[in-house]
Amino acid sequence: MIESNRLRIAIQKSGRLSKDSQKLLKSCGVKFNVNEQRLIAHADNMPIDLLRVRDDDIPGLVMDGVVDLGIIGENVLEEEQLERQLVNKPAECTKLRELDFGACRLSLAVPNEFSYNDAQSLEGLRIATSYPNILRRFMQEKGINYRDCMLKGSVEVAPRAGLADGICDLVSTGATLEANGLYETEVIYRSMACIIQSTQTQTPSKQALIDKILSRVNGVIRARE
Ligand code: PRT
Ligand code: ZN
Repeated sequence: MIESNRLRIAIQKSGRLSKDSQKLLKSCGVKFNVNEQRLIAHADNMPIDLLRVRDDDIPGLVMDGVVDLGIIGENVLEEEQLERQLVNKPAECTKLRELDFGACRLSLAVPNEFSYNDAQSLEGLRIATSYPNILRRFMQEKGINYRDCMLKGSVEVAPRAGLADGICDLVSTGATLEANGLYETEVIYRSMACIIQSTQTQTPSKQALIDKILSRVNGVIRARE
């Protein structure tokens, strides 16, 4: 991507974080209109471009210095960092702050009929997840061997479909687990949305704009508490 004097901020295009991310930036005084068909939205009143992408792409865009800032779930950030460390890709970025939306937890869950004592109950079993690296770290810390079942979606139906014995998936209310005859046994990671910055050199004017945005984010969140 060509270098730009405008600050680039990556946000989720459509999904659970997109409305709150846009609302936060608007509350910080960034004026923009989103055209659903367009990848980029230019701010009218500040040198800022918003990149609207899949949430999974946001940490990498920040770590590679393609964009300056990103708004992303800590769960996705953590998973991407662990993945990149494995394959020796740049995995650094600065977490500027946690935000006040996107709360969820990454949890282990098993079918209602499964008798679970502790994580050791999963020894040798197959676990479906979209978060293989966070799961591996947890299981290694506990010294438990398990088998992978990598699914990008429909994780909660894997046990019923006979693909896995248990799952490791995001939970907020727990309604999805319940609807699929599963119960939560262990929280392995707690997550909120957060704002991250690239570690690659910023121009002083971009850094000044980042500082201004961050101070406004702090004010907006304080006022909402
Ligand atoms: O298309 P794109 O790749 O951008 O989006 P996505 O489908 O990968 O992500 P999306 O929009 O579903 O979620 C974006 C982020 O929102 C996640 O990475 C989390 O940081 C955060 N978040 C907060 C959640 C949830 N709560 C959540 N409940 N993400 C997903 N869920 C799902 C969960 O996977 C499960 O299927 O909701 C279901 C469980 O919800 P409950 O309320 O029934 O427990
Ligand atoms: Zn995604």
